[in-house]
Amino acid sequence: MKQDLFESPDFYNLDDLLTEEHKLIRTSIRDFVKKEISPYIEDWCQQASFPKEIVPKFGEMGVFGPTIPQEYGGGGMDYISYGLIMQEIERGDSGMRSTASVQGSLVMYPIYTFGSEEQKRKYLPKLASGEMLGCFGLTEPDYGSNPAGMVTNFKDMGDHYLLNGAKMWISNAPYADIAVVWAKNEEGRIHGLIVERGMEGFSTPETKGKWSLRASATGELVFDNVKVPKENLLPGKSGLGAPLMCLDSARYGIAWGAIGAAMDCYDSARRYALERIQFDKPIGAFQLTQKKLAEMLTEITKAQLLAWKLGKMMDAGTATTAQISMAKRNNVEIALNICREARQIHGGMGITGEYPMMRHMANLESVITYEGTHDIHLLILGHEITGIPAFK
Ligand code: TGC
Ligand code: FAD
Repeated sequence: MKQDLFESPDFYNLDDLLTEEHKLIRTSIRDFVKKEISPYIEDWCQQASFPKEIVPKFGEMGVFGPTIPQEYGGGGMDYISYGLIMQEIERGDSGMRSTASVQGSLVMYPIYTFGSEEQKRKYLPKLASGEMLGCFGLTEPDYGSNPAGMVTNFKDMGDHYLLNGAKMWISNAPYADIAVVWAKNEEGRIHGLIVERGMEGFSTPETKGKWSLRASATGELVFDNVKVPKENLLPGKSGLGAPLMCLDSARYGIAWGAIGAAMDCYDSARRYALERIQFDKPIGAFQLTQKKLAEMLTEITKAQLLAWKLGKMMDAGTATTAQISMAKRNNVEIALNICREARQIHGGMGITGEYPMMRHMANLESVITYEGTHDIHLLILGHEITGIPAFK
């Protein structure tokens, strides 16, 4: 019996496609998650508490902005490394991966890609080390899947901008030191602005009562005549394409992250199937249980292949939005299905916090919705196939 079919199934020997450095990165993040996240995650989730002490620890481990160049505090790594980091964090919990992917892909990435040299020097090293936490404000109460309709706006007041509006469902918001906010100017053109905690008229009320991503803090961003210095506008790109480029990077990370959650559930199910005796046999001896396990392993293997090839295309700079959508959509869906099947294998025990399935399953209900819903990704693929956008 192959031992690597347990914790981290590698049925197609995909490790052959990784470098020694990739494997080292994966091992170090896996060890970190086992020590700093897994023993506490159930309590954090039960208490709906965001462990803010994890932020500098993540910084120390280099999980923030792994692909950002080292001169700005990033890791200077490739996209496969980034993916492996997301996979290992999400094996621990999707909410913890959210914290990392927002900081890296949705805050550091736009500052690095569209920011001025001063903005890069001012913010990136502190974000990389975890001295600062950031959030990304695109979604609004009336504009989720359709961010182009956003109403948050800013006016040029001569020596500063005046920002008004509100964002909702923003990961990290209640604890964030800065927010990258997407808003329209007087001509209706979308721009990114860096808003700092402490600016008058800026507040970040927490969203309570979530049944999903309970260890991740979610909140609103409210702008009531906030004076934003002109040097806080991201000068490099305007239009909806700018936030959509950030989403390409974050959705890629999710495609890997979801595999981590799936592996954790599969691992638990396989162990339980071999230990739990019913009708004088391990339940893993029954064909129906074997079917579930075989299908889980098949879907994990297919998802690994999609993620790895997408990573190579990200490194080559050739990955398209539709290719990223396919991987995000597929991998989150299979992870959710695997959580449900693994929960069934655990019978009644599967609904308790002693096992990770219910937590992963509830988390993945957010993951299948944020960064573009499951159906929006299907429509992005439909657009690619037919050339006809069916969004509107
Ligand atoms: P559309 O007309 O297609 O495009 C508008 C402009 O953007 C350009 N563009 C891109 N540019 C760069 N990269 C991309 N990936 C791009 N995709 C499109 C496009 O060429 C066009 O440019 P221009 O110059 O012609 O203006 O836009 P649309 O309004 O029809 O919308 C398309 C749609 C529905 C696919 C898009 O709006 C979408 O993806 N909606 C989903 C929204 C979404 O994903 N929100 C996520 C919020 S952030 C989040 O959830 C974080 S969770 C974090 C966590 O905790 O992990
Ligand atoms: P809606 O857009 O109202 O969609 C509702 C339903 O209608 C969905 O099933 C959708 O697929 C469907 N639908 C919509 N339009 C179409 C169409 N044209 N055709 C067919 N079906 C359609 N946003 C941020 O900006 N930053 C964050 O950090 C962030 N973090 C989040 C954290 C959590 C926990 C959650 C739950 C969300 C977060 N989001 C964040 C917001 C997230 O991106 C949105 O929830 C998501 O884009 C969907 O928007 P919506 O919730 O308004 O749903």
